[in-house]
Amino acid sequence: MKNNRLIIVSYRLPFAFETTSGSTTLKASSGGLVTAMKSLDFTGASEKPVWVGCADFSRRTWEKHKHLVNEDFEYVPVFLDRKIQQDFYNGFSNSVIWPLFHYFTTYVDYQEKDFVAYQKANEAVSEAVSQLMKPQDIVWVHDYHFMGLPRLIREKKPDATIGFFLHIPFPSYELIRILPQKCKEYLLTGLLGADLVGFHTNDYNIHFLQSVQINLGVQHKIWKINYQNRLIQSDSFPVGINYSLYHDAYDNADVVEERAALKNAYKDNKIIFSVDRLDYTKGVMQRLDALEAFLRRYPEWTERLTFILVVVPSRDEILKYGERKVMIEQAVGRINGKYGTLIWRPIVYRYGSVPFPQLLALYTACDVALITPIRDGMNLVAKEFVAARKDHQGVLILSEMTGAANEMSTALHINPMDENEVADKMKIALEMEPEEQARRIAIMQRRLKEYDVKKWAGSFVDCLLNLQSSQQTEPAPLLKSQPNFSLQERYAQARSRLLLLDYDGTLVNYKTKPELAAPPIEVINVLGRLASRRENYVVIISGRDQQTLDEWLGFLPIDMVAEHGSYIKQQGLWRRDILDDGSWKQIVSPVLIDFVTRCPGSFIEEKSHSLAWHYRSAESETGFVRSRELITTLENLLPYQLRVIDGNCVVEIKSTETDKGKVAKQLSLARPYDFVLAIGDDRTDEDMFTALTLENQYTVKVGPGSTHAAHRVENVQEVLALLKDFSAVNMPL
Ligand code: GDG
Repeated sequence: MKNNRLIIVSYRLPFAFETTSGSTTLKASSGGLVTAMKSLDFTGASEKPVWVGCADFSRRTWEKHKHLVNEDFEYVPVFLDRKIQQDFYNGFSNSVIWPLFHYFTTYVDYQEKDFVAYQKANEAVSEAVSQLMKPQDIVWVHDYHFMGLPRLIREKKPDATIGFFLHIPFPSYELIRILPQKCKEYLLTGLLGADLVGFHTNDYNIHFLQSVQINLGVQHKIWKINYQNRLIQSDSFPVGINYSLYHDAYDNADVVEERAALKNAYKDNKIIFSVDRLDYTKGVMQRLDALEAFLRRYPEWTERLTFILVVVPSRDEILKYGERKVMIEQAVGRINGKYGTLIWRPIVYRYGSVPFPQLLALYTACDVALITPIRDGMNLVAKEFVAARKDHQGVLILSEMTGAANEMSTALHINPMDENEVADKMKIALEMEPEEQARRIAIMQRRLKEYDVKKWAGSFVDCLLNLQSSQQTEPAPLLKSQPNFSLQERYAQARSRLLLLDYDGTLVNYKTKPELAAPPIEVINVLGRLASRRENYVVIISGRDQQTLDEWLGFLPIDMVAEHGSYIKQQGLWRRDILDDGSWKQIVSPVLIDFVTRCPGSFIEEKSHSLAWHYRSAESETGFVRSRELITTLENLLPYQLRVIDGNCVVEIKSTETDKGKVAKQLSLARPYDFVLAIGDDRTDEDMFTALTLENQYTVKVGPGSTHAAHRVENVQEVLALLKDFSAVNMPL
């Protein structure tokens, strides 16, 4: 990142001003994002990274106290009008996107004015960002508050390099459908302004791609979207934590002291612990129901356990949050009243945040961490708890509805809605042998240590920089505007030629109904003349089916390829062609490797025409769950046609696919042609263009749009004019 300055955009800046008895101090935040951004390697960079965010202080306070902020970053606060800030944050961000994206549809409170404020806030921030941008900068936008931002920045700075990361789930397209049309278009096209869109999990990524396809009609290919002449990649980057910070804190003097105090206070009891922001998504009520079920089902645990429940205030101006606080407090009171004794309360409840040493003491003193969100993008508490257990003790009970559940393979997974299941898992956790606890913690720690926050931020930025270098910004030049290059001349000089011609959009214009696009006589004539030359081999290479091609062109002395390469007609006979050059393995292997790390005990077997992911030696429940997930993921690697065989503890993948590129390559290698030409207009023709890159291989894209072709013509008429020029060439020179 030496020559690139990083501009981070997040809702909050990573600090707050606190004024007590007239004196103002600065409180630095220590959240995951701050740690991640600080862990990036800026050595050698000529300029400081910049952090842009909404100010929760006045301009006056900023001017007076900005000298207090640390100097690692240059900070740019954006001052929004109070009302806009309120409607943008509490309104559209937290009363529409947040509940909807966490599947709480009935909590969605859509108000037109809030959406207007959301757009205004995004506009104001895009203005601030684009004003400070320089050519080599890369912009990394964070989270659901700024989903419109990538497009707004792109409109002002078309060549910008922009990444976006969503920290919350991206829900199924069915949920996105609930939004008013203008909102979903705003959010989805907003994200498509980025070069790279990142999510915590594969599922969220797939949901995003499906939403783009269904709502905007924009297709994707292997997680790449071709939109408005740009290539946008979307992928999963599960956020990690600062592993050593949490792991090493075990021996920190304050933590040791706090832990001793806790152990002493609850010495006869096992401790179950949880901490979350006050949010309906975190499943605190379900957790309390499960505790009650546990106390009811297992009365022998009376006076033998303490559940320490820490709830951190959050978004208290929103009604749903205030209501939740009342509900939690009533439930705590009721359970303590019902199951407590004169000398014991089952729940110790704290409403307020705890300082870091105390949090770490709780992580390391407890016997069980009970984490039960109904939905959670990732959940860092689960990861921090595991990392903190330097003693390799403690059991993690984790909701399968968290992104973290994907990686925390040896946690006890639960469905938070099933109070009896949670109660039973609590019993298993409380009675688990120390050796088994250690085994489970060690497996999860390996993953957390390897894929920590530094790796997360680094791999996102690396991916973004790679995309920047491969992003094609220069459109291929028009043939007619290349005075020093004549395709007709190259054609005339050649003695053996292969002409690969797409049909629709290349030889004939698109019609409202596909069956109306029969070839006009002009096309038949020119193809006939070209094919009559001994030195020409003419192949129509189309997505159409065999019957149509036969009916329309079968009488000409040409060969044909149907269904994008699946069928080929040579010497008058159609045959099915599956060309497996194994290139699909490069796409599938990283997916399988990811599943191997997430499912300890599983492994990959490579065979000549298939890849197999075996999970027989993995924990049976985890292996099975992961195998379902893998199958869904593979099905979404469209349009790669993969045959996925769901075997006995093995998922095997074979390619059934071929594409125009593979056929074009095979045909071009069949004879030593000295002139190969491929002409086409759409995405499937890009496979031909990337396959034909030798000096005597010429590729021509018809119409506008980004392409891998070397040349371009404007329309079908220009293609026909070119082919007529060819057919007018009499003899090879
Ligand atoms: C969003 C997504 C995703 C909490 N209480 C105290 C305290 N914390 C710290 C924890 C942890 C963080 O706050 C909470 O992170 P989570 O991931 O659990 O949840 P969200 O705030 O909802 O975060 C989430 C995350 O973004 C990152 O992408 O994982 O899914 O919703 O770091 O340690 N820290 C201290 N005292 C507390 O009382 N010191």
